[in-house]
Amino acid sequence: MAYRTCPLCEATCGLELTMEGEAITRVRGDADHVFSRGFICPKGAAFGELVADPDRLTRPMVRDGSAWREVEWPEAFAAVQAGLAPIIEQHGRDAVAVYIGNPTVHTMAGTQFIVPLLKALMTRNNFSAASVDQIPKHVSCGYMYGDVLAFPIPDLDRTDHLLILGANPWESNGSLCTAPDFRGRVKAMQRRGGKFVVVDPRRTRTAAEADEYIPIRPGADAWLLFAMVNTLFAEGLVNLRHLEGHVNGVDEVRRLAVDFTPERVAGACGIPADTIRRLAREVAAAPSAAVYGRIGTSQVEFGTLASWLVDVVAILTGNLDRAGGTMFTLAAHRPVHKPGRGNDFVIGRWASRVRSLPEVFGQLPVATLADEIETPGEGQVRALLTIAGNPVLSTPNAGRLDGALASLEFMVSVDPYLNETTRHANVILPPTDPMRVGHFDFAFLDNAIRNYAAYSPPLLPAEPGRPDETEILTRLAHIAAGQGPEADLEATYEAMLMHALRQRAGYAESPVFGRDPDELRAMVDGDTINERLLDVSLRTGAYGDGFGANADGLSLAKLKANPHGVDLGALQPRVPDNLLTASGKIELVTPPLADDVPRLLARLDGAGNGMVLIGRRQLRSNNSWMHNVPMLMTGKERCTLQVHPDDASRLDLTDGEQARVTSRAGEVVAPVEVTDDVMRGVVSLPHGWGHGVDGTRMAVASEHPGVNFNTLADETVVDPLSGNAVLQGIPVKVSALS
Ligand SMILES: Nc1nc2c(c(=O)[nH]1)N[C@H]1C(S)=C(S)[C@@H](COP(=O)(O)OP(=O)(O)OC[C@H]3O[C@@H](n4cnc5c(=O)[nH]c(N)nc54)[C@H](O)[C@@H]3O)O[C@H]1N2
Ligand SMILES: Nc1nc2c(c(=O)[nH]1)N[C@H]1C(S)=C(S)[C@@H](COP(=O)(O)OP(=O)(O)OC[C@H]3O[C@@H](n4cnc5c(=O)[nH]c(N)nc54)[C@H](O)[C@@H]3O)O[C@H]1N2
Ligand code: SF4
Ligand SMILES: [Mo]
Repeated sequence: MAYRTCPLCEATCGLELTMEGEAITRVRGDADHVFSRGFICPKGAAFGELVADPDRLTRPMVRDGSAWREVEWPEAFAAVQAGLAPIIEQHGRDAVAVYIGNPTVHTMAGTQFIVPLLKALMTRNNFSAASVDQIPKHVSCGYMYGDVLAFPIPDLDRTDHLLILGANPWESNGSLCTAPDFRGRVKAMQRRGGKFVVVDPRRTRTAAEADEYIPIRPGADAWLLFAMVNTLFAEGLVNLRHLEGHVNGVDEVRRLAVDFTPERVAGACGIPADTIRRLAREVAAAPSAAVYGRIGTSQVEFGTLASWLVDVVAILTGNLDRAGGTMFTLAAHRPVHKPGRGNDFVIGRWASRVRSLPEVFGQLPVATLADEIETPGEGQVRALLTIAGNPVLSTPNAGRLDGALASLEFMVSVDPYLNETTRHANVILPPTDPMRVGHFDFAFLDNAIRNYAAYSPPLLPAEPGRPDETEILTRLAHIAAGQGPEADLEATYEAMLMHALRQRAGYAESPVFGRDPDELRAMVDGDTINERLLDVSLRTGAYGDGFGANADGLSLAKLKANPHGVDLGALQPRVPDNLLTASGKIELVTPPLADDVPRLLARLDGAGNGMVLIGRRQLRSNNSWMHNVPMLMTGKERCTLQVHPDDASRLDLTDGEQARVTSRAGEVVAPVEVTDDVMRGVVSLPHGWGHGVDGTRMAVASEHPGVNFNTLADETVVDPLSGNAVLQGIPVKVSALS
């Protein structure tokens, strides 16, 4: 039996693998796992099939016209050098753009080696899946807590009241809330007598099991939440409790909320004013309450305001940083005190060339990538590097981006599949499969509902001559830095390790402050650079052994000795120690947030009732890339357009027949599924489909193509505070295909 953390979603479940030689013959949940306790979902169960997928690329590929040729690794890296170097030389660094996709946060290579690669690339044209996902929450947390990674996490196991806006954890298994068996934990809360409320335009599987389900017009959450804030002030329900003295700006928020009375927003939200008041009263009255918003509050035009207001409600009711409320995880790889206190967060240190959209922590919105490729002039993007991304299916106005990628002078993709995006590459560099690399969830342990840590060492040996993703990214960094594809890897790895040790020894709160980095280096453990860097993080981290200072503390060796994970206890209050704002307090509102409020108010008057499109995550999909796994593709076709029965009869749409959906950006034709799960005036289509294009190599996915949701998403509309794309509530026309 072999054990490892499932790398496929944010829940970080422990898997128990039965192996025959190098083959995985059975996957079960690890019953002894300290966090997931045997929980597993269908994707985890399909892990063996995914690893063994015959369409997974094992050797690098170079494209000549429309023909692909497998090459040896040195030739592939030489081709990258030959393609990129002249473009950088002639047109400068901004001529090379990079797009970083979602799976990079699920690998050690991605979480440890993307930053050095970006430093080597030094391009302003840095794009990622964050700007079609959670960047509004980073921005609101940056303003409020001074730390873009300080996400408040619902304390699911202890809460008495859970209010979910725009998340569907029954299918997504939770996001920015690492909680294996999310559903089981919420069910346990309901059994304890707690209340569970879901606000969503669609009666999802999550909503169907809530104590109360409240349908909302897509895009309206900022209005709803502001009206809840208005109610808290109007009814004297504001009670900061333990946060008293740690919060600036309460009076300003009171002033900003004055206009957003429940009556004023009710029509736009589709929620009666009395219900809005009751929602606010219930959060205020509950012994503890966790308010949680995810994709539905993020991929919208007021994504940053909605993400901010989720936390405003929590703070005004004294439910932030309190057991049963929303709390700040302290992960094992994080130091107790972060260096950097006193840096107020800013965006817009530079702007995108064509649309002048502001930079947000070094990134530009992917909604403007096609503009940067298509628009001639100084700084035009001529080459693209994609790493673990499929922007042709996952970013707005996919049709336009698809054309733009085809026009590039040069493109490189680090990806195991020849798919809708990578078919445009000149060189594809496939990483090894997950069984041959170690796994530690730097990203998701930071958002877990308990403090906990687990490490999975590689279960299979590296294949000779085949670089892992860490090596691929490092060689790309060497090429970008002008050192060439054959530069010494070990020297770079060693320099990174020494840099990490010097950094950890260099600030006063660190457990190894003042120690000699060379002395520490001699004590570092690990078989790979990934393990060595992890060992440094763990040992100098919040629970670490401090390189001898605390003998019982965590280290790589300790995690290796505990394959079912190490529980580090329930979340603890952390305010004010974790705040990095210049004031040392929570900034309940900052000028950029306040300045966007008039726009929110003005939009109330124009809020219409026209047909709008929302997305739909599905348990057996993972964004765009697991439709090639046979186990996950059985049963009815899933890429359907859900339509309310009243809309269907008004528009002459019949269940099972095709409908044409058009938006400003494009058009798709999809089969209709009539269901009263969606609200009137709302249609729903899942994203990640649209596999029916030429030139890919995904046999199973090609048999279940579906249509590309993002053909319809409008790249010209973004949340101005974060640059996030608007992928929910897209105005569409729907008609029968006759
Ligand atoms: N099975 C599966 N799991 C996944 C993924 C997957 O593709 N498949 N993707 C992973 C990723 S990358 C992420 S980011 C997470 C996302 O995790 P979640 O956010 O939990 O996932 P979604 O299903 O997108 O949930 C968004 C919900 O918002 C609703 N919604 C749409 N518009 C609005 C609105 O304006 N207001 C409100 N209140 N609700 C709205 C939608 O109907 C939907 O139910 O899931 C992760 N897990
Ligand atoms: N309409 C609409 N669009 C959406 C969303 C939505 O809700 N609605 N959700 C958005 C969200 S939340 C996200 S996160 C994005 C995701 O957007 P992307 O990250 O662009 O897309 P994915 O479908 O996750 O594609 C992942 C890619 O990584 C590759 N891959 C898998 N494992 C590895 C690995 O270990 N290493 C490398 N190098 N590559 C690997 C896969 O083959 C695939 O090409 O989509 C966004 N797009
Ligand atoms: S819930 Fe996520 S982490 Fe758990 S088994 Fe499923 S895909 Fe893997
Ligand atoms: Mo995501």
